[in-house]
Amino acid sequence: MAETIRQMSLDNVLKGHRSVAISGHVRPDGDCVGSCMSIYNYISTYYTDIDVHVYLDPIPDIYKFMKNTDKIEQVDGEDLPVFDLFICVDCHEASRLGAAAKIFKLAKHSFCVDHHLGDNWLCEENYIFPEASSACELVGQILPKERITEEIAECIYTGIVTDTGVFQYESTSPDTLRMAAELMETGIPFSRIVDETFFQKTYNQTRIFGYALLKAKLHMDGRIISCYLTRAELDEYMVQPKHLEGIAAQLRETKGVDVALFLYQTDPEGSFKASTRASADCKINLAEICANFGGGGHAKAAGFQIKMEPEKAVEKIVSAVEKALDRLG
Ligand SMILES: [Mn+2]
Repeated sequence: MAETIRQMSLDNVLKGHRSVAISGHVRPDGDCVGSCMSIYNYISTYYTDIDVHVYLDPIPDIYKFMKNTDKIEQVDGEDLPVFDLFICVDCHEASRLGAAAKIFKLAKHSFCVDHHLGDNWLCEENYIFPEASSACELVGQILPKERITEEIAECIYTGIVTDTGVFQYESTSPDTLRMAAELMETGIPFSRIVDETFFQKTYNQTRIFGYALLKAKLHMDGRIISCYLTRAELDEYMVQPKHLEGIAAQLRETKGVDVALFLYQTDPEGSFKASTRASADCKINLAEICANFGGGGHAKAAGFQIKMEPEKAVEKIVSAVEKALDRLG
């Protein structure tokens, strides 16, 4: 098997820069927080002369064990700082950056580490490999092994675990496992990280999880499964959109299902976030389908935002997926 040759080092990218801003996508997940914080912790440990800042939407509590997450800032006001370098992780389009796009626009230089599909690359310098398991795995590749401390390793490991479904999805490669092994050697509490960031649920999360699965419907003779949750249902179970992690993945595990579709209402005006997941054997490109709805992602996991009655939205997306599955035969 051909070895992936990826040559770039964060140390080289940082040369000559005195101030650095780091950011990732809106609604940050474990890979986004992990890749931002591993870079932040690397720079603050080894480059004490660089003024480094990290900007993200408020992050889920489960990721707050990572060092320096209390330093995360939100983009606020009009008088924004101009940075020498903007580092964009786990996304490569301005629209996915949310408010941090303003900081990006002002910055003198830019660098991106990402693993999403899509051609609209934003930054000057890019380290983008869609086949990689996670942005965190790519961050691990550009840091010198001997300088990855336990605190940095925890961040990277969390991102890999999040995006591979604990080393389950097809994007998991021998390189992923080799990196995980090296991270383990730094002494990280790997078992606790998996449990507390991936599997553990609050009581309310457990209940909405069960409720969502009960609501699921099959389409196309069982090849597609769908489920949607409205704002009223989230309120009833006292959960927020950020507490719905794992539902789409569980729907996908249904025997005979090629594609799972999960929608949840994100604002009172009736906008829904749609997440799609494909089974391991299905050759569909969900990133392409979701791009037609204004979103994107990966071939087997992609999403978009849609403002429509949920029943109608499900119908529309199911029909698009059905056409694509038909074309595959
Ligand atoms: Mn990711």
